[in-house]
Amino acid sequence: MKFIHTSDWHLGQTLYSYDRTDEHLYFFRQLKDIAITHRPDALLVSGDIFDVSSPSASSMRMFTDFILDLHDSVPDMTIIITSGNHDSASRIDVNRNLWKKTGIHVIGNVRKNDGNYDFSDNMITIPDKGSVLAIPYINRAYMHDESSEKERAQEECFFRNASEYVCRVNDEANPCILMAHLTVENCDMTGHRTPEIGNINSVKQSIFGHNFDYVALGHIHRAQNLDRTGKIRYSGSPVAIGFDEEYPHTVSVVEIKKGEPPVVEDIEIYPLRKLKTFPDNPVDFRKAVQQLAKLPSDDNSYIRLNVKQEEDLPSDCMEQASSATKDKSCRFCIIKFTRPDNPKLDKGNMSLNISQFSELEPDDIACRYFRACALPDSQIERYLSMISQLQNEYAIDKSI
Ligand SMILES: [Mn+2]
Repeated sequence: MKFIHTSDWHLGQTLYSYDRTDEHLYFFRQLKDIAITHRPDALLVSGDIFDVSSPSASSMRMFTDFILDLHDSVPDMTIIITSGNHDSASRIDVNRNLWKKTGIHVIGNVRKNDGNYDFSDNMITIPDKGSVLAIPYINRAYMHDESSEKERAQEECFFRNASEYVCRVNDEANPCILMAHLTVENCDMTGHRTPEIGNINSVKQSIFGHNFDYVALGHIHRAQNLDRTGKIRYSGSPVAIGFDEEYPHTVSVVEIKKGEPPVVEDIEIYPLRKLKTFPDNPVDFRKAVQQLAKLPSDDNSYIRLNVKQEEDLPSDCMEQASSATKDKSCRFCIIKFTRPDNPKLDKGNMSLNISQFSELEPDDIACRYFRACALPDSQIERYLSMISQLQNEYAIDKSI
């Protein structure tokens, strides 16, 4: 069985309020070409179709139009799409039966009958090729199983049930694939900010059991194998979602035979616009703005200005950077600001026991911190006056 594994499209995403529709359409064109060239038996999209749970009408139309066009172009390819934590499971599931009429599977949940999971509606068989158990992202509250006491055991129990189901129904001759949207322990989360990941608990790799020939994962944006044979994999996102995703974005073309390790080809997706941290190495703000002004006017990248300096940024720094990119094609987003490493940083000065700490006033604590950071006295004074101003405002507010 040959299939394309992809996930985390995040359609409808705006990056620092810039609309990304043209970039997603550019990805769609490439995905269609890949499907036409490779003629796979299936396309698997493992969650996070949209960036938000209530996508705009135009994002939804873009998705529907593309999927139908893809289906017309490669009619023998079974399309299977599941929802992720960014999607609304119930909204994605609304048109499940309508999609099914066209032979496309768009799946938002796993049904329950008398408290037991009913996987039959999530199992898609491609005759003479193999089968796919399409599991969307599932909220833990829904997974709740009274028989398992430990919190963590919910997922274990759920996937054990899934694995047992597959064992019962899958014919022995053909491979079986599991689709899921979750965090697996020890995966490489480069590019993600922890709070984004926080709402999904990580699971052990072993919960998938041995009954699947390939586990097509979504949720983590960096493409990676989790096991030695490449059987358990994240395809990664095809379009970078943020500036820290500084790695190639791909879709995977996978070929599997029962009982053999998969053969995977990661095909790079070319971005319509790059996400650039500029310049490569951080420089003084003034210098960075000067360099930005020299950026070729046809460079259409998103820009995160890379600044390192001791003093604070000027209060109109965003305006200065924006105006340096006026009349250019690039899209200025944000400033990445770092202070140089301070060799004078005195951590010893910061250590206090609890009773010493509780005796200090907030501005004493702040003062000690600023001194430990070896900030110049004039700067410390300015910060302390800002803090006291805040305290005053807060005191007035409280009296009301
Ligand atoms: Mn995602």
